Amino acid sequence: TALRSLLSITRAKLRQDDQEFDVAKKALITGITGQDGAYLAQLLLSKGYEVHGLARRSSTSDVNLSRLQWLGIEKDVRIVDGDLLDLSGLVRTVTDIKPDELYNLAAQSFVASSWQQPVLTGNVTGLGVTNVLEAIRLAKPDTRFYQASSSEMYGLVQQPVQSETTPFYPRSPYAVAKLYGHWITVNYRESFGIHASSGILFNHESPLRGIEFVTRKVTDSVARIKLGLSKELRLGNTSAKRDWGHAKDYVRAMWLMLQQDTPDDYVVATGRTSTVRTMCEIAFSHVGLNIDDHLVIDEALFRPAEVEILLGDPAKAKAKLGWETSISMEELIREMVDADMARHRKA
Ligand code: NAP
Ligand code: G4F
Repeated sequence: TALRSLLSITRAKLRQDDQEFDVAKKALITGITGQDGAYLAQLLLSKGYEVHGLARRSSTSDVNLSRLQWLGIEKDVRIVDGDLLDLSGLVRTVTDIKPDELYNLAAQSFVASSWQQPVLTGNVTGLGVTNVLEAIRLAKPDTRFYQASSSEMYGLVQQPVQSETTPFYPRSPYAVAKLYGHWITVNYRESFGIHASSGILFNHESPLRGIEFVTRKVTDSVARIKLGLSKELRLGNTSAKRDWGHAKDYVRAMWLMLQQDTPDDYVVATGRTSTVRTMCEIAFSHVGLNIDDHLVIDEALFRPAEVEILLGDPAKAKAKLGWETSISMEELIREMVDADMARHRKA
């Protein structure tokens, strides 16, 4: 009898091990239709995750999956209708999917628009984070949570190089909303023991960047000018400085944060800053054009309050996550120009 019960315990344990081995981890990504959502979905699929994405329904098309299509993964992710403003839908989604990891990337993410839509930005980019955290707390509190915090929170910078301990000074309704999202994440970690981490990511770009952001606006315009489809590039403040990296590198940092035993906050940056003008010069010279023949400064594109310089210190991410950037700003901008040239040639 003793031998039989030992055998049955061993078989049960083997079955359990098998199940644990076979069952893929489940991730839920809000903002999966955006730049980072697409690259993160690609990364998680490559690691064997079952990837679910929350996306807003629109009347013009089911869901805009163009970035996922560009990466060739639109059929591999499972899309669920949802909105960060809808708590009951979020609770239902987390209850149904039971994600191991939830990456909150959804936001009204364009700084310039946040002066035009400050209340919407506050609701989505700020309070929306609480909705997601509440859904986790109510439906599956052991879900690991990633919040997409932003270097914009440093705004009027209080230290020349910004780290996790640098005080914040937000300069736009977007940055104010992100600061709320950042602190509510810390608060749910400390109040309810949720494994919630915040990545304070500096600017990161790619060929999948929205056309309204300055790098993509520049690379798209340079491609159009080179192909004779346009003559000028109109920009606002070209002396602003940013710490630009590649989105592919930055989504790897997000994943690494959720693999740690202890949740925490991390700066993710390259540690190098350049002016908008320098970034433009790289783009123009890549196709053999002279910036001064095409650049027009337009006062209407200046912001009511500017973030003049951002420069991040990624030392903690390097020491604790083993994370490092692998693509230089020059390589990034050239890749974006090439992708826009190819797009316009095809069109
Ligand atoms: P993005 O391309 O603008 O993507 C934003 C995503 O949020 C889109 O999928 C958008 O869906 C979704 N979204 C907007 N409002 C929503 C709502 N009410 N409910 C549900 N989804 C909503 O932004 P990104 O560059 O990938 O950035 C990802 C996140 O990181 C954002 O939170 C951004 O603020 C933050 N961040 C970005 C950077 C950067 O340099 N890229 C740096 C620091 C932090 P639609 O497709 O339907 O519009
Ligand atoms: O590309 P941007 O619009 O990015 P911004 O404002 O730095 O915000 C991005 O990075 C943040 C992280 O630091 C994210 F949290 C946020 O979601 C977003 O992804 O502008 C960069 C700089 C600004 O100083 C702006 O004034 O470029 C300057 N700029 C000059 N002319 C312009 C233009 N920006 C845009 N978008 N368009 C212009 O014509």
